[in-house]
Amino acid sequence: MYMFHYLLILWSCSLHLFIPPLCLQQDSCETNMLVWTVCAALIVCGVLLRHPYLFQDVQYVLAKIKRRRFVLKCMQTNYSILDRFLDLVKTQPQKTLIYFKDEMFTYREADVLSNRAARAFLQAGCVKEGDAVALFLGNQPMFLWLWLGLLKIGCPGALLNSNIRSKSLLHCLNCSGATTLVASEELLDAVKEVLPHLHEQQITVFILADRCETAGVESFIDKMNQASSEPISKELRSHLTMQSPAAYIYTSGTTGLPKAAVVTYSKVWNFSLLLATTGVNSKDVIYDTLPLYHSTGLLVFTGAVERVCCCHLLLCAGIPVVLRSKFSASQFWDDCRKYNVTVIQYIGEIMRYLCNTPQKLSDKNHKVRLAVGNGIRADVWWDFVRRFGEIQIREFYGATEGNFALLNYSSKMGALGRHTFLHKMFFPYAVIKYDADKGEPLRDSSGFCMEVEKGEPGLLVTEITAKAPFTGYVTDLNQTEKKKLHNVFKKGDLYFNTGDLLRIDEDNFMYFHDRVGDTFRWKGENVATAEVADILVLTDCVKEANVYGVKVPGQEGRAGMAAVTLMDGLKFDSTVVFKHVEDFLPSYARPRFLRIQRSLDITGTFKLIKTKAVEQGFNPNEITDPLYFLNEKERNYTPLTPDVFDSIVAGNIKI
Ligand SMILES: *[C@@H]1O[C@H](CO)[C@@H](O)[C@H](O)[C@H]1NC(C)=O
Ligand SMILES: *[C@@H]1O[C@H](CO)[C@@H](O)[C@H](O)[C@H]1NC(C)=O
Ligand SMILES: *[C@@H]1O[C@H](CO)[C@@H](O)[C@H](O)[C@H]1NC(C)=O
Ligand SMILES: *[C@@H]1O[C@H](CO)[C@@H](O)[C@H](O)[C@H]1NC(C)=O
Ligand SMILES: *[C@@H]1O[C@H](CO)[C@@H](O)[C@H](O)[C@H]1NC(C)=O
Ligand SMILES: CC(=O)N[C@H]1CO[C@H](CO)[C@@H](O)[C@@H]1O
Repeated sequence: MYMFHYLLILWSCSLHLFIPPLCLQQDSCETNMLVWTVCAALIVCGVLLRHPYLFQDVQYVLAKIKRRRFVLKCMQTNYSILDRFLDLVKTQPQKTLIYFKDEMFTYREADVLSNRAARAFLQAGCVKEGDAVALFLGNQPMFLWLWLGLLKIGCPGALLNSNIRSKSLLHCLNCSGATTLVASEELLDAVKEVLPHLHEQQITVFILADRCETAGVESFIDKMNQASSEPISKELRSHLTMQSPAAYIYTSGTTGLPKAAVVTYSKVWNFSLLLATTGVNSKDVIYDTLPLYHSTGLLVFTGAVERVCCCHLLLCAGIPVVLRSKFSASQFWDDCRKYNVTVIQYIGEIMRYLCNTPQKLSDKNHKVRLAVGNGIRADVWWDFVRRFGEIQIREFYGATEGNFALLNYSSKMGALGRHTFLHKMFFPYAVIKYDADKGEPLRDSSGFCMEVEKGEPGLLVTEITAKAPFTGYVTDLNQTEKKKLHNVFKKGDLYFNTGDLLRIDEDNFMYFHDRVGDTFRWKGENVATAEVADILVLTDCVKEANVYGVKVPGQEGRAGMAAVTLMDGLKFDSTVVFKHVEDFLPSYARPRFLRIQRSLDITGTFKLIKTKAVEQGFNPNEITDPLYFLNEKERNYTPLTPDVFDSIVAGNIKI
């Protein structure tokens, strides 16, 4: 029985080694003796041990090696995602690139529009080769035209989260080093709010409109329409290498305010190819409702991961994408039917929302065959497949700034991937013991980290090497340094701290457990606890704040909760705090629960202790401190009584 599998392995080995990888042309791939020897040895071992997953394990590692070879080829020839796009424009100009609402854009149109955008930037005279330009807009095709336009003139785009406002907006803009900001018309108010600061820092501000009345803000669309659509000279990007940044994508990392992670051209390839190995092919149509400013695709497991823009995928493989400005559970399947969607991208929340919609007769009437994403819970997984039919689910793991990824390639519900000797040999990583209170890895008497036992959660760390580099954050060397772990297993080694706790079961399947440190995930967004705390203490009555996430039954991720102390002699003013939180924080970051304490729990090193508070959650039967919840109807923080608690747990009050 297994013989058949081993023959398949042999066959796939030869395929992987001899067939030129994906998009590159003729190329003589030299045989890699090491891989061959390992394959042969494994096949023999497999036959002897009757290892049930060996076939998939080997196939997966080989696919990864193949991907690596492809990227290396691209790196040697400086073949970038933009070159790939331009090649596709030549070979399939009439193929659809994007469906958006009732519009459709072909490769040719995308090329023309991005040429115009590029020229508009050049003619405005504010951008020169290498300058970052901040893009502040929601999901719409213009997002891609601007980004492609920037790539054509050799500039990275800083992809701002369209939910951020005021202080966070300024911070994110500042840490990208961008001197130009382009915002959509809907976000004009958010821009106006910080306009004096923008002018102070001499930032040129464009709005995506035909004209603009606001002083100090220029219109962009008219400039684009007037610009020529002739191709942009390659000279303008001659300085680019695979190590140049293509985009800055914001992540909360594990501490503090959002940081701009550098996504280099080589990283863009690495991400795109990860998706390519999920089995998506050029006959597919992808449905994307996730924000483009996140590195989507590598979705969001209850806090695990940032996402890779689906645009990488569509550019790389020439697959049409149905783009939506916002996810809508009620429209989801109608859209899938309307556009003949075959692949959907998800995050855990999306799958849960879909399962929570009322059942319909048409539930199984669609062409979707594959769901690619991150963060689905085993129970939802089960529900989803039962209700919407035989859809393959490919769950994967990876972080925007990380140097490592996992893919569930075996049919095991809930698993992220597999822990195998082979995988570890080629892509070194470890799951190590972690002290949640101190917020750092546990070390033994000689100062080295220890791997966890099977079944026990531990911190995932991945070795930083030339092949798996960590590109760090823009203009923030301290934060970059903080993500690195030195002397993990021997003196002088260097690992990337993913900030994610994983668990490995008896059969070597890896599962996501939780996210450590100072972020949690809510409504698919990372919330940085320090940022929320900084905002809370700006109100008159709050003295100190300790922010963390708590589990709410039936919801993905964690809801924000703040334990606060009050200024001496002042009362808690629930309306003022509500107004303040509403003004300064995006909806997903607003603390849903407040707990008023006399003093905050602090460690010997003055770090706030969160573990105990997190465990107690928001249950008034267990906590004697005054508790409040964010009441959007009454626009204040309302006392959280045991009755209210029961309603929240039962799902009658929406949090
Ligand atoms: C992408 O993958 C290639 C091949 O494994 C590697 O050499 C390169 O450093 C990677 N780039 C990044 C930014 O991770
Ligand atoms: C790729 O770019 C690098 C850096 O500019 C350059 O040294 C190298 O020669 C280029 N390779 C090719 C094949 O153009
Ligand atoms: C932006 O950065 C500069 C220095 O790099 C600093 O002086 C300025 O205060 C920062 N502005 C904001 C709003 O953080
Ligand atoms: C979807 O498929 C049907 C039948 O195959 C076809 O008539 C229709 O035009 C397709 N829709 C789109 C948007 O491609
Ligand atoms: C980095 O850390 C050092 C030492 O902790 C500090 O002096 C410096 O100001 C920090 N730099 C930035 C940019 O935060
Ligand atoms: C790539 C792959 O094999 N993915 C699998 C992940 O797990 C689900 C759950 O059963 C399978 O259906 C997928 O095929």
